[in-house]
Amino acid sequence: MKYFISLLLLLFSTHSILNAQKKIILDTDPSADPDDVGCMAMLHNMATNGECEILAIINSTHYKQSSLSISAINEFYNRKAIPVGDYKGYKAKIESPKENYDYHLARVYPRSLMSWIDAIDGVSLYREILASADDTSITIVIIGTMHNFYDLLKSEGDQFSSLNGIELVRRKVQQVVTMGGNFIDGKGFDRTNWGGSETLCNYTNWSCLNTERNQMCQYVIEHCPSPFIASGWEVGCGDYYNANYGNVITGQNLRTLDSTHVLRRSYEYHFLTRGETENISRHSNDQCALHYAVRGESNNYTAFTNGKITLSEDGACNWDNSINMFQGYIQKSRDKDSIAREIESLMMMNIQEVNLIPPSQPKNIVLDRKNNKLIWDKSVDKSKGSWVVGYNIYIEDHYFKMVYGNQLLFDDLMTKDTNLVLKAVNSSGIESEASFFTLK
Ligand SMILES: [Ca+2]
Repeated sequence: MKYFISLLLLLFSTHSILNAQKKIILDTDPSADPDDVGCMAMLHNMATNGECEILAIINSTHYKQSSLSISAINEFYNRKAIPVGDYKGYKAKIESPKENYDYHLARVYPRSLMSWIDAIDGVSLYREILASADDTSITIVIIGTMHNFYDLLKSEGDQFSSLNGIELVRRKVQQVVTMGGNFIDGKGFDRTNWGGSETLCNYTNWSCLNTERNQMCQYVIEHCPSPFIASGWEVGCGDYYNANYGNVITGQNLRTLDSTHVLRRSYEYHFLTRGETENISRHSNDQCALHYAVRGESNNYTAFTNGKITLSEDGACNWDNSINMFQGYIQKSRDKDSIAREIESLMMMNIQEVNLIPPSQPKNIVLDRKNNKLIWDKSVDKSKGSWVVGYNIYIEDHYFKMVYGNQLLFDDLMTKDTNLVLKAVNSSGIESEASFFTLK
């Protein structure tokens, strides 16, 4: 009997671990390299599997079409209600060049984000989602530059939360996984998102130092209060001095997908002006970072954690395990082709249909006069592959706006006796039954 009860307990605990869905905010730079689309395809398919929820996807490039391409991809995967953020700190946004797939996706595919101007400010979106999240519940995956996350860490308390960026991340974020750096044997020179390296200019013409990115990343590494894991360039791509690390090549079967499939087309657009016609496969830098973020080491990676990362002014990465700043890096723990097969199968899965089952309606709406806002109990969506992304707010029967947490800050529009309607929204954009509240 005792054995039977232990077995039952074990089964239950295993079950709850299997059901522990990661709540992902993806920070990406869809533009020149389609591994970001490979990563988003994989993210949507892992969400369909019930392995994760996608709380937001945020762009870090200065291209007008990048955020639009994210919206097109979400729409293609029948999840048009996922909020799309954009980095608003650039002096100006520019047109994406025709060599970039985001230029084409924005032109060709339907999307609910009509203009890049309407994309939500990335830092504000981070703050709104984190403010309403359960403690240590969020996994942030950064597969672009650090622009949004750097500004988040530097942000002050605001209407969403009185906590500054560092305290908000400390409380709400379980882990940050970032594609960047280079850590063969714990050290190497960055070639990508962390600013590249002057030293590597001797070898290639595309990894020269970007001082701004280098400095942002140094700040992030020094100040990120949550566990911070790097999936370095050598994990998904390769390394010029160590052939064993080699490229994790995915995309070889993309041409078996429908000719209008957004994933296949992104890779084809990428090669349109680059001379390739037959082979449209690529390295999998961004996919490896996400793969680890959602599935952990599994049998694919070894994580070297509980140390301290430093990034020099020349892009040299170093990991020191004598000081525990909860920072580390991953390396492949099995052959690259096996990892590639697993990633590619996750990229290629069938698309989930729109989930027409509405989430539960918002309950227990109360007025928080002290903080000048309405708060309510979070709605739930029990359908596999679907979740609550936010709440549509209506004022006197007119659509007002969507909020991405269970709080609504007061606005000039709301005077005494204003009638409000709240509806929870699932990732496909399906609304719950209405809940009503009248401001007294
Ligand atoms: Ca990327």
